[in-house]
Amino acid sequence: MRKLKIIGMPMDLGQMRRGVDMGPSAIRYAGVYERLQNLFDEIIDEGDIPVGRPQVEVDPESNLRNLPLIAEKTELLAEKVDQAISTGSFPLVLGGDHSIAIGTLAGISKHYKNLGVIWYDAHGDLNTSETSPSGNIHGMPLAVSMGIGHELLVNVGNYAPKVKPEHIVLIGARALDDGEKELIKEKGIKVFTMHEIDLMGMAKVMEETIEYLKDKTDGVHLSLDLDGLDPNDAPGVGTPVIGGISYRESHLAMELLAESKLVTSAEFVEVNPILDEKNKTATLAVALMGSLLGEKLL
Ligand code: 6HN
Ligand code: MN
Ligand code: MN
Ligand code: MN
Repeated sequence: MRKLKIIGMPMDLGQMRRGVDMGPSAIRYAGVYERLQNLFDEIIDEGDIPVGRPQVEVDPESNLRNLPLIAEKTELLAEKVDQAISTGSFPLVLGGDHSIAIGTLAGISKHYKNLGVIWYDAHGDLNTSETSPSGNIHGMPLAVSMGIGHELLVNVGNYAPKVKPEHIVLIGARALDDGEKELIKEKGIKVFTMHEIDLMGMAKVMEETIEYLKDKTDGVHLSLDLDGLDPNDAPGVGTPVIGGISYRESHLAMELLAESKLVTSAEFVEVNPILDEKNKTATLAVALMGSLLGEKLL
C-alpha cells in the first residue's frame, strides 16, 4: 500500500521577506491533494505545524535571526516527519523557507544509515554564522545538516550529523557565497552548477546524479527550493536569481527521479504567494510533485 503524508511548515523566520509562511496554503490551493490522489492508495494531509511569530530578531552572540524559535519549531517538524516514516508513509513537506530542512532532515535521517540528499536550488545553503552575508538561517540548513553551524541547530533531533558530504548533490547552483565555495571544495561535495546543466543537459546531469547516489545510499531526500528554477517560471520566491533551471528541465529531472525509484522523501520550499503572479509558483510546485511521484504524460 502506497501512502503519502503531507506536512505543512509555514515557517518564515529563516529570512526577511514575510509571506513565505503562506506557502503551504498556496500549494494546497493549487491542488496538491487532487493532483496526487491517483498516485497513492492513501493520502493524509496532516495540516500545518504551528510556527508562531518572531520574538527575538537577532541573537547578539551568533548574529543569527530567530535562532531559538527556529530550533524549537524545526524540532516539531522533525517529530512529524519521523512519525510519517515510522507509519510507512512517504513524507512530503510544504514550506515555508528553507530553514525547515533542518527539521525535515532531522526527522528523516535516523531511518537511514546513509541518506542521500539532492539539493535543487540556486543557492548552496551552506553558510555558517561566520560566512553568512545575511544572518538568515535559510542560507544555512545544508551546512547544519552536515553538522556544521550553531549547536542549537546542529542538534535538532538530538543527533548529528544528518548527512555526509559525499552523499549530497547540488543541482542548479548559481549564487554561491565565497565561504560556501570553500566548504564545497574542502568537503568534496558534488555540484552541478548551471554551467554543467547548460553544457551536459539535464538528462545527463540526472543520470550522473542517480549513478552517484544509487549504490552508496539507502534512501534519498529531495529538497527542492523553487528558486532553483528560473524566476520567469517561478517568480514567487524571496531570493530569485536569474538564469535558472527551466520548467521543462525541471519536469525532466523529476521524471527521471521517479523512474529511478530512489527518492524516499521530499520537500518543496520558498513558495511566497505575496511575491507570486496568480499562484504560478505554487502551481508549478504541484506539477513537479506530480512528476516526482509518478505521474505519466501517457
Ligand atoms: N535560500 N546565500 C544567501 C544567504 O543569505 O546566505 C542566500 C540564501 C538563500 C537561501 O534560498 O534557501
Ligand atoms: Mn534554499
Ligand atoms: Mn535558494
Ligand atoms: Mn561538474
